[in-house]
Amino acid sequence: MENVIFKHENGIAEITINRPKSLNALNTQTLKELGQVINEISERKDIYTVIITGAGEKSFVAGADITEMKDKTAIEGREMAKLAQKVFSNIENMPQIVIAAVNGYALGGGCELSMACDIRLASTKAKFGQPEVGLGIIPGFAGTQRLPRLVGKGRAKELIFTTDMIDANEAYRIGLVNKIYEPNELIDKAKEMANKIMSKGTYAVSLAKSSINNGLNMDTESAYAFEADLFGLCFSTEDQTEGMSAFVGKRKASFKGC
Ligand code: DAK
Repeated sequence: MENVIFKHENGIAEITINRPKSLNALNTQTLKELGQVINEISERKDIYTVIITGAGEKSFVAGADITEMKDKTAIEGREMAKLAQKVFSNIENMPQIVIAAVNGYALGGGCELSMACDIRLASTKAKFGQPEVGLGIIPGFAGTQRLPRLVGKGRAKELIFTTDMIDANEAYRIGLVNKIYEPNELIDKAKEMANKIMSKGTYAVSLAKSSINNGLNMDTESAYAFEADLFGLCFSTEDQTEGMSAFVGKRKASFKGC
């Protein structure tokens, strides 16, 4: 692959968007490669967590590639939107837990990519923003939907209407990021969190993700019923037997992820 680096070790996959000269802007090729890697990881049983970050010191992803986008026709724009929506929704719904390690600019499509991930960890150098209306477009990779769900309607509208860029502290204050670390600690801290998640019953973690994501798109009664079904499903797993036996036996559980 040209623009995406993918490696994995001990159950953790690391995906790096690698176009540092363009501040890792997402062009069609990069979106396709990212989609390909996500599809591959989704099928793997030996990968439990995924970290997505950007190459270089300056940027996570500085948005969609404006140079490529500027001359698109309506039909090409629609195709790009469909591709990106599919990739981002596959990230959001993959069975693994996805951590965005936001190491710099997360603008437009970059902020939207981070919001498709389950958890956002930011370096002190991270900057978030939705600059689209300044380019005469609106956020098109679900930013108008995911941002208000994360930070509330009022703050989302302010960020989108003004295009103001916010730093990591402000992003933390409004609930857009989970934690902030020094730049040289960011990836290690992301791995630390990934390892912590992997030490739990990973099948249960994956079901909890599905319950949260799907439940938020349902009416409350249907969401409760869906949660009850997934809760019941846990009782068909070895991890449930092991987790509860370990508690009763006053020992540390050893999960298998099934
Ligand atoms: N696209 C292409 N190139 C970019 C880029 C981008 N988004 N961002 C930066 N670059 C390039 C710059 O052009 C420059 O290239 P050279 O001139 O060196 O060749 C290089 O990266 C370094 O950037 P700067 O020289 O500008 O660096 P500075 O430190 O001065 O400024 C900056 C950093 C991040 C503040 C600035 O680069 C900037 O404002 N970048 C643009 C941010 C932005 O507006 N992003 C796009 C948001 S719009 C769609 C749905 C959604 C979307 C698109 C389509 N469909 C439904 C079809 C999403 C749209 C967006 O993301």
